[in-house]
Amino acid sequence: MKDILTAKFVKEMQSTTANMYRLGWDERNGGNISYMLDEKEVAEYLDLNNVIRTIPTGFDATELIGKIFIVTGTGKYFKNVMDDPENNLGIIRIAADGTTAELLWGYTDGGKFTSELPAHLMSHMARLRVDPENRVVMHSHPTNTLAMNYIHELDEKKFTHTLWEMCTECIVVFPDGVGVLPWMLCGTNEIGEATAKKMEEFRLVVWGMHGIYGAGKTMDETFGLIETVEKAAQIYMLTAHMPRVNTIKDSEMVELAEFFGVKYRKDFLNL
Ligand code: 2HA
Ligand code: ZN
Repeated sequence: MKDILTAKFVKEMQSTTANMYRLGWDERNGGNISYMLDEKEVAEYLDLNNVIRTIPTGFDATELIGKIFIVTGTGKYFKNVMDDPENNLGIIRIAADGTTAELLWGYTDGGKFTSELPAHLMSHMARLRVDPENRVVMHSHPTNTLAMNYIHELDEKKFTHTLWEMCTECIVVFPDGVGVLPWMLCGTNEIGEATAKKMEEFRLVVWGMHGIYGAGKTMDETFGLIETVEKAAQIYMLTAHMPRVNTIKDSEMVELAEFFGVKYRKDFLNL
């Protein structure tokens, strides 16, 4: 059996959490990532019959029975994943009852998966229905995105439109726009269900005055989505208090979307 610390998926979790920490997006225990793994690949590193312990999830994930995820731990700091992946991460499989997680590796101090597991697994289910290749769900507290939540209307058309105006590439990177939820209590099945509902049409969902969720096929794609929103929000925060002299016009956004051949939310433009 190969050493799991050499596995690409562990290294990706380490480098991504380290990048997010260094960008200042994930203070203390802020943020969480779940990454659906290929069973055959995991079997190169772990005996899949060896369940270390079982942990109830508190919700039904029948659609994900048998699926394996690497997930950041509750209360754990992104800052520490690089140096101690085995304690700060865990590999879980959804058991046959759909409501129990079987721990296959990690959480060595007796810990468990992120408190946001409902939002993660429900989002995986929603995204897999529209994109069978979806693998990653990522939550973070990017500074400018969060700042923008306090001074911009939390309306998904207006929020998306403002972001699209801030960088030429935005409409190409997230043509499907950004879903927006009002402030809600986090760590609950309710916010999980609301997030998953948005994930049926968006790969990005803002949690009002809290942070953002992203979903994608790869770690890079998902990180890149959040990174692009955060960059646009940064430009917004750098300019919102000053007179706007220039902007990217809606007709120019149409030009961009058509040139790059992306299917965009026409109803989010004012044509
Ligand atoms: O787990 O970010 O939303 C820490 C969080 C909760
Ligand atoms: Zn959070």
